[in-house]
Amino acid sequence: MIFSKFTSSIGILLSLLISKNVVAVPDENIMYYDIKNLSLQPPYLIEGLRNVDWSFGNATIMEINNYIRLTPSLPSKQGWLWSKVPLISNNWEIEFEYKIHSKGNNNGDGFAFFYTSERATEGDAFGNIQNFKGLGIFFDTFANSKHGYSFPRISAMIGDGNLMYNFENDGEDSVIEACSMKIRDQNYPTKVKIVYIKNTSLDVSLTNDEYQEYTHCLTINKASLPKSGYLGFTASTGEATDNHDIISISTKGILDKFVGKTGQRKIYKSNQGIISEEEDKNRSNIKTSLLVIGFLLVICGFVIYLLKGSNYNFGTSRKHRHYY
Ligand SMILES: [Ca+2]
Repeated sequence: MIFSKFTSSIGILLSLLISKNVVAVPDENIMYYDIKNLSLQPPYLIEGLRNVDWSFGNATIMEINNYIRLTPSLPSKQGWLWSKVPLISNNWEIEFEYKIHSKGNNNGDGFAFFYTSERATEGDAFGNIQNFKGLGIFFDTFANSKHGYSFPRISAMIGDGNLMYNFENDGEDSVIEACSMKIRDQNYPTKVKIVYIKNTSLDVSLTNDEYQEYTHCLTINKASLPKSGYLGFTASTGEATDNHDIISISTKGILDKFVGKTGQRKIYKSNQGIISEEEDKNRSNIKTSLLVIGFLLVICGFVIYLLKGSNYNFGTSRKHRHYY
């Protein structure tokens, strides 16, 4: 009876200790911080009709309170919007809103997002150079050649400065991951979320029109980008045309507080959010240690219980001997 009470108390104590430790390592280890000079909201032009953080050129215009139109819906246009300073965070999340639309039926070519070592150099990768160094994500609305998948197509490429984006086959030689999705002529602006965890993963997801829920598009595992990159948005039209509008950009750094404490830099996603690999090991070690301690306590308790029983009998026999 005493033994069963003892073991049940130990069990309760153990479960409390274990659950406490699970709660003690929540997602609070991850902290987001806004990077204002790499974000952009209307009004886009301030301080004497200029923007101190972003520059734009070629066919691009800013409608001060509404949109940045990378290209108008006119033939053979290119335009660009680039950050003036690079993003230098190890891990980051960029959300931007865009709208692609026009009244015509022959629509293209699309626009691209870049995180690259160089900036504002014009070329044939949706208005940027084809051999860029860093990340390019293409929102391609016009199939330049035949494929086994449908368009519009969202595709990602990581360039090393030599690899070329070939627009004639829609980047088929250089694209790593892609998905097909309806990305133009939506009722509401579309949001895109790009999350980069250094040397670990790059995820791209988009909202599905008015529901505003994110749908996963692509993931590049073990993605490795240059240490810093300028943020760029470029677009182009040919015979096919569209208005390519950027509406807002929000850039956040992702700071893993645990990184600083341990020097462990590798972090990844789990069902409970983004945690460090070291943290995950610690969680299992703590649980194992507690189970071992608990087991030893149960054994000790059992031994003490046996010894107590034995002492009682021994005392009785001594008493018996005394009187005997
Ligand atoms: Ca294309």
